[in-house]
Amino acid sequence: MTETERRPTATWSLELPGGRRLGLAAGRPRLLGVVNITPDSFSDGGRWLEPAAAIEQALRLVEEGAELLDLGAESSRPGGGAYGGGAAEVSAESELARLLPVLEALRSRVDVPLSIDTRKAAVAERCLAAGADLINDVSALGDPRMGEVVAAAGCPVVLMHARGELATMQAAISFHDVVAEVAREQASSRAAAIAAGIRPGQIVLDPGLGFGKTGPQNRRLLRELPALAALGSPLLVGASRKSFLGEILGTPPDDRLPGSLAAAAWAAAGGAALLRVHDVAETRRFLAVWQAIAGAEEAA
Ligand code: HH2
Repeated sequence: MTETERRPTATWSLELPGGRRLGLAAGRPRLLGVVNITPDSFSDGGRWLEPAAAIEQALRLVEEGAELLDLGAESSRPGGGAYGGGAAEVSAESELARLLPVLEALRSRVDVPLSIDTRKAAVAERCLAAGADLINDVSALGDPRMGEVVAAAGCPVVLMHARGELATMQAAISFHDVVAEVAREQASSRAAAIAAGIRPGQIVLDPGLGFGKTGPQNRRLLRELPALAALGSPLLVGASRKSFLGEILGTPPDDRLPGSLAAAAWAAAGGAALLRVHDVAETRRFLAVWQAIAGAEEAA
């Protein structure tokens, strides 16, 4: 089998509000730049809490090559284990007070799709009304009204895998076969979303690296990503700067770039269609070379 035959080739065209489309291809990931408008995110908490700083950071990421932005106002850092005490709970009002000024300013200044990283239906609903394009839900429709809100907007949604509550999930990690179980649970999240009225073609899946998983489990999920790609939906992978990289490197979150890039290469090879990253410029340049090598025989 040649490298070209071995590389994943599925493509999708997601429908964004307002009739725009987002084309995705397995193994040619688009970069989703992370903008955390939070005081306590694990790698950049507090840096972009002021709206002006968050807007400036978002514009910088677009300049660097982000093809989408992911705006989050509640840290989803799991509690227990490697993550320490976990993130603080944030009310819907506080989340909206952080998100809306940034979302509204960006809506009129950039063209890239704007994703909202939230677990709350009320936050998703208000942000979609203010011009957000898609919802990134780390609880995979944990809020009983989220499916209805997303279905009514007709927008794409990311369903991330996680087990249990954020505050305790790292403390009780138990899988017999992490890849088979994550695949099964992602398939059932997908089925629940479809039952809630979300169109199958609007669903993005995500193995939820770092959420209730050990280092070896995170690494196995990355290595065996094609098992999740087989579910048929585009895959988003968020490995950037995470603890399972720090465990190997022995460095703090803002000094894990080589690990984030190694993970990006595995994600791309495994068929990821979207990568959620903090270091956009570096990842974009890294993938440009990686992809040029991966596709080299096509030009021969
Ligand atoms: N990881 C984080 C947050 N949101 N969303 C998806 N779909 N996939 C992920 O892997 C994912 C995510 C955690 O990273 P970060 O936003 O940098 O930190 P925090 O949650 O502490 O704000």
